[in-house]
Amino acid sequence: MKIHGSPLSPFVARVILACDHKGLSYGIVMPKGGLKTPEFLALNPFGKIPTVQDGKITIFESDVVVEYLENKYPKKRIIPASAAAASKTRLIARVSDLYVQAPALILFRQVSGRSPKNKAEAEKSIEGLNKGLDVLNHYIEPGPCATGKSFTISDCYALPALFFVSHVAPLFGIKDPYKGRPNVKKYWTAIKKHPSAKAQYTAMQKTMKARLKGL
Ligand SMILES: N[C@@H](CCC(=O)N[C@@H](CS)C(=O)NCC(=O)O)C(=O)O
Repeated sequence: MKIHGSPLSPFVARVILACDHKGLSYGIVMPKGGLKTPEFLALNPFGKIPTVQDGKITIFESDVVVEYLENKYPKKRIIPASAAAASKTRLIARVSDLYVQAPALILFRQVSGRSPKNKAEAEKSIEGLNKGLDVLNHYIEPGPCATGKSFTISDCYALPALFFVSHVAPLFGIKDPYKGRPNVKKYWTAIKKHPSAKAQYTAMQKTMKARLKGL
């Protein structure tokens, strides 16, 4: 399997985490010449990562890729069989995606120079992030995984989201974004060391360090 992308992308990270948990072999490549070359646009017309080639199949959009992996490689499932448990794993994933990662990425884009500094936008994002973290704290388990013992799709989404929160919040004066959110705090401490997550966490950490150093 070929994953077009960078390990620092939180969208790519979801796919890598699912692959690592399932024990799949893959290679990660950054598209030569950038994301908007005719060759890469032929694979993904939006020119975004992750884009995955698995044999003859090419797919993109992290949600779709993760769902594909679960169906194609059902060993070590990341979505539980029961409707209730499956909806809980998806809920934690969705909260992480839309209400935690999204505002954290707006802040990251401002500090990394990808978008101009904008105080009003930053304040609105911090307000949204606080709400997202409160809701996440309500639903997430304190570890080792987001729904308790088993690694699920929730972890594929929550880990990258919290990774960005942890790095970006202090740059906006929030020393400990998990203060008063004990479940998130304990979860974050535990998931980084989980056998299915450790390698990807380390790769993100290494790439982020290099990225922030270059600013
Ligand atoms: N909805 C997409 C979002 C993917 C995405 O935005 N990836 C970023 C990297 S973090 C990207 O490729 N950006 C380049 C661009 O939008 O031109 C997914 O879930 O896969």
